[in-house]
Amino acid sequence: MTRKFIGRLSAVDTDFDGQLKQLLAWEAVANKQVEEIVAEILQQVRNRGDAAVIEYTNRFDRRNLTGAEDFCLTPQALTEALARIGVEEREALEVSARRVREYHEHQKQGSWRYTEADGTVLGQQITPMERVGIYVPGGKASYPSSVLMNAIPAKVAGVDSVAMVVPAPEGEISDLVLAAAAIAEVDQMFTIGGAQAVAALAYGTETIASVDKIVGPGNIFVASAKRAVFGHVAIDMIAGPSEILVICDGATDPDWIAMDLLSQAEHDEQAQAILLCPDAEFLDAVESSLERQLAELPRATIAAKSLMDRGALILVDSLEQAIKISNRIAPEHLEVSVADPESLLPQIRHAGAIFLGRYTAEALGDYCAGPNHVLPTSGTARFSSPLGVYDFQKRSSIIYCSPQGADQLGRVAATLACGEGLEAHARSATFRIKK
Ligand code: HSO
Ligand code: ZN
Repeated sequence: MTRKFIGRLSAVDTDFDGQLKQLLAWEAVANKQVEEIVAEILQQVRNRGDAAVIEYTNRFDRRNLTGAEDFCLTPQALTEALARIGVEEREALEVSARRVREYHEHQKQGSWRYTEADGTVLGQQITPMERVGIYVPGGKASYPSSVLMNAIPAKVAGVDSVAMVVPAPEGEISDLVLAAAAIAEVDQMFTIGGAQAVAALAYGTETIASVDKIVGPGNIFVASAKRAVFGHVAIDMIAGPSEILVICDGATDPDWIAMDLLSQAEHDEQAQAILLCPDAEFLDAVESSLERQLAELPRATIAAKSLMDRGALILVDSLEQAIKISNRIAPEHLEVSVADPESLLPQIRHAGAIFLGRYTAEALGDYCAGPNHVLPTSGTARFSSPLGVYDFQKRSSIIYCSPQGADQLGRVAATLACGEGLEAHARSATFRIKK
């Protein structure tokens, strides 16, 4: 693969498969040392509750907490932050929240049941989780949009209580994050982070009630803690770096496509931006546009490293071939910037979110289109879906047997139970058979 500041590949090269594999290779560093540190933190918080949370928070976030009240934020603090932010920002957060809420309302699963001829009723009852915890990273990756994307689906599902944790290094915390929490109607907010916050949510402390599920991205300590508490509580996913894959027919403004690629590259040095196009001249135009526009970005260093290490402009022989390659990659975000995107849609099998047409910038999905921006990364779109209302709903099976139903099913159950050598099962079923 040739590389100046972004990889250039051709899908007709004989060794394209190998090059693609190399391009996609990404291992979340499973770090033994981190796992050991995290295990100790989890144990300490589990045994000593708030005291351990306070000690770790003072040490890692350079705080001077003296009691649990120092890491609890009142609802008033949230509404004050809402009043402090700019009118335009507040309106944008509100528009985004409204659209995200509306979209997610469509995802609500309903209970269902059916009745058989003998009066037996079978069904499925949907109930929301009771308590959910949302982890919001601190510092530069502290995204108010992610507060909305994580909290609103839980609220739409009907979760009784949504608790949010966000680290506040040296006591600093973003007003926009607090304002987003207010708009999303987060119920409790704690200014703690790291593995100690995950432990507090999972096991509970004197101040923080334990939750049923923990969602939200975090650094390697947070990811490792989420992995470790999984089973005790549910978790959403272990998110990898952001990815964008653009399929373009070569007729969109190359500056637009270049900026779409840069929009994900600027997230993270490990982020991945890939363009597939059947027009070599268009790839050249995007390449020069990338070079030119990159230089003007505040996060140019991060984006440049992402493009250099993990980016690629790939020449394909047709849009159909582009779709095949895209399905192999199973990208988090897929932009289909072509004249008739709907005609390609049925062939798209694996992608977290699909953006159709020349005007649908992926960034719109990140902030305000309505669908969730928490999406499967690193090829996991093969088997998983965007974060949604269904992630906060559970299903219980419902069974009601009429006397006739108990008679019929009792005979079947008794036969199978005898076959399994489980006599009490057989008798329990037989008791209900009409004599
Ligand atoms: N593209 C990111 C989400 C995000 N973008 C937040 C901007 N802010 C991961 O899908
Ligand atoms: Zn983004």
